[in-house]
Amino acid sequence: MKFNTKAIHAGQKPEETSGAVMPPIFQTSTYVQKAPNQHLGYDYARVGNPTRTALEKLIAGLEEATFCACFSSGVGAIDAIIKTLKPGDHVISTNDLYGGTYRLFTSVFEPYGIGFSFVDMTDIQQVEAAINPNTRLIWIETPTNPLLRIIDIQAVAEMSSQNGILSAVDNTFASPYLQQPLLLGADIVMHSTTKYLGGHSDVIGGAVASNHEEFMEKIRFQVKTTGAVPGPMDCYLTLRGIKTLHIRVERSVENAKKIALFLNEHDKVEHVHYPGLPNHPQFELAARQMKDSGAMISFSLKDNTIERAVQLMASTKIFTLAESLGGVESLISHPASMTHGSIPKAIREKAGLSDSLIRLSVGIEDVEDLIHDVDLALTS
Ligand code: P1T
Repeated sequence: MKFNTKAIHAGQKPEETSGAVMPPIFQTSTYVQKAPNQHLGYDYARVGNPTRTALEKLIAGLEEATFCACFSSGVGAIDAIIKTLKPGDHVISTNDLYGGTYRLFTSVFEPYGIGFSFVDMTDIQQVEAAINPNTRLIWIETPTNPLLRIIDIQAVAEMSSQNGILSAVDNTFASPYLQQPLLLGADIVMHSTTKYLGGHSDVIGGAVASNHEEFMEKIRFQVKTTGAVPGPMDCYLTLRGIKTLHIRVERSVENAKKIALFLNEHDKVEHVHYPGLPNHPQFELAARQMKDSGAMISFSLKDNTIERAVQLMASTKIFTLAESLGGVESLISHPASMTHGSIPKAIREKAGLSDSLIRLSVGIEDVEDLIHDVDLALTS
């Protein structure tokens, strides 16, 4: 099956008792047992739920994975991955990454004795130099949030496997439609399904997928034991969203490319971060590694003050000022005070994230309206 067919059919079959074509929302906390431990495959809904199973099979199909486990949020999924490690273990992570991931690593896991090194992974030598005998995991986020840097998944995955280290990719910004990390050699792929997979800004969720049976056993143990599981309604909404993933992402990218070009030529704009622009430092890598260049853009203004950036963000009419991304509607946000506010200013700035950076999540509205909206905000 090819991708678009999989998005609709992978792991899906009509429900057996009624023939319902869409997976029902199994709103139950428990399941009957004929005798202790004799049941139809489900015993308690923290451990498993058929609506969740349908979602897990679908995401596994899209990521070319044998196994997938879903969580109640993206950070819940990351939390479960890091909990497969133990005190004394070391993780190498990208230095430009979602602020909530940084906060989880440094404020929750560092105090428990897991070490983290944040490096610029666009330079593979920095990754290599950070490896130590306790390194167990390399955490890749690409494209990065919010600077849209591209990390060479294949090169990092090769280096990690040569050193007996697992590699994990947060594939939230690309979605599996644009990038399939496991096919590039990564061991683990993770999603905030809140974003492109759900696609409609109406549900929070996360997923981990992999072909490593032993690793996924540990993840299943986390699901059962720490219980950050999604409810059946949330699984259903995400399943429903995924069915149009390919057409939503395709249109969002088409719009984003036009907006990036428009911004790139605008006399009020200083710099545009977008992997589809030939002046992007990893333009060729993005073209090789991704099916297309994504629908996230960040940019800075010539009047590079936080006041002007904030004024612009408050004046768009179609781009809604809000956290999150990957929905059908276009959003605008201020990473320094919103999604990345938990990263200390000095560390943000060292990674290149300035207080005046503006981030766009481009949706599927008419692109002429979107460009007009941004143009008015830039010139007013
Ligand atoms: O919000 P949640 O579903 O828990 O997912 C966390 C997460 C993980 N990884 C990446 C790359 C993310 O961007 C996010 C969430 N990001 C936002 C809310 C945001 O606006 O950037």
